[in-house]
Amino acid sequence: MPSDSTSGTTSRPGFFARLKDRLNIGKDSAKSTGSKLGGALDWLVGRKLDEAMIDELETSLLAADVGVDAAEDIIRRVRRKAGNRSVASVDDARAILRESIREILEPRARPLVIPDTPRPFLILMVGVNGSGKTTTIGKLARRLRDQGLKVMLAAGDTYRAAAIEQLQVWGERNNVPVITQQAGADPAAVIYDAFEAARARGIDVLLADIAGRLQNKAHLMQELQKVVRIARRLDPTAPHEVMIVLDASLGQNAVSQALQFHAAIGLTGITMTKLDAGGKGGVLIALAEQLDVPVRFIGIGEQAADMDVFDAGEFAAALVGSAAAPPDSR
Ligand SMILES: Nc1nc2c(ncn2[C@@H]2O[C@H](COP(=O)(O)OP(=O)(O)OP(=O)(O)O)[C@@H](O)[C@H]2O)c(=O)[nH]1
Ligand SMILES: [Mg+2]
Repeated sequence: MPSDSTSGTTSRPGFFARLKDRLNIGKDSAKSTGSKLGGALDWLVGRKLDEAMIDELETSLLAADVGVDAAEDIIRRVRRKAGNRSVASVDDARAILRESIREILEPRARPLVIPDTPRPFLILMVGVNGSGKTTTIGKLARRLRDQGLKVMLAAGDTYRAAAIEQLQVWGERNNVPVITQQAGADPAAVIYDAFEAARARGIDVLLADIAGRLQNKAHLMQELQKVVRIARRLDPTAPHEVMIVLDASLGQNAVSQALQFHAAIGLTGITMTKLDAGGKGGVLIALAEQLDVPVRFIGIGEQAADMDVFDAGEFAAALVGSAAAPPDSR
C-alpha cells in the first residue's frame, strides 16, 4: 500500500516540472523580466554584486509577489552567499537565489501526517470563498483513500445548495461517503453529526467543508469558532488540522487572509492553490516569512492529480527556473 503522500516525498516526479512550466519561468522565458524570476538574473553574470544589481533583484522579487520583508531577507542571504566574488554563470546566479529561497521555505515544509490516533482525525478546511476549499477536499480525499485510509466528507458549507452538491460530486467520484443536511442548516450541527457518524463507522479521516463567505468577516469567524467549540464536545483534541486554502493569484492578499484566520481560529496547515492560474509563487515566501504554519500541499489545477506535497527545494527551483540539484552535483 502506498504510504508516501503524507510523508515528505513527492509522489509524482513530474509535478514540479509542471509547476515550473505553469509558473512560466522556465528556460524559454529566461530573457524576459518582471515576474519571471529566473530570467532576471542574466545581468548578474561576470560581475560582483553592487547596489544597482540589488535594486534590480529586489524589483524582480517584488514583481513575483515575494513582498518587501521577504525580499529583504532573500537579498541579505544572496549578499552573504555571493560575498565579494563575481558570479560565474547564470546557473551560479540561479543556484545562489534558489538556495536563499529554499532556506526560508524549508522550515515550513512539514507534510501532513495522519497519526494512528485519534479517530476520526478531523480536518477543517477554511478560507475565503473561491480559494479552492471544496476542490482541495476532493483532491485530499482521493489521496488519503489511496493510502488505504477510510475517508468521510462533511458538507458544512450550508450557505449555498450548490456547495453541498459540489461536495457530493467529489464524494461519488472518489467513492467516499458525504454527510449532508439541507441548505441553511447550522454548519456546527452538520459537523457534529458527521463526527458521530464517522466514529460509528470506523472512519479514519473526516474532511469538513465550510463556507467561505457569509454576511461579513466577523460572522464567518464566529461561525468557525462555533464549529471548533462544538467539535470539541465530542473530542477535546479536535479539530486535528485546521487547514487554510489560499489562492496564490491573490498575491499579498493571501498573506493577510492567512494572518486573519490564524488570529481568529489558529491554523495548523496551509494549502496554496492556483499556482497554475496567475499565482506567481513568491507569495509562499512571504507567507513563510510571516507565519509559522506548515505548508502542506500546493495545487496547480482543478483535477485530483493537480496537487502534491510541498517541497521547499523543488519549489525554489521551479520559482527560479533551475534544476533542484545542488550546483556541485551537476
Ligand atoms: N486553475 C486552478 N483552479 C483551481 C485550483 N483549485 C481550485 N480551482 C478552481 O477554483 C474554483 C473554486 O474552487 P472551489 O473549490 O469551489 O472553492 P471554494 O473555496 O470551495 O469556494 P466557496 O465554496 O465558494 O467558498 C473552481 O472552479 C475550482 O475548480 C487550482 O489549483 N488551479
Ligand atoms: Mg466550496
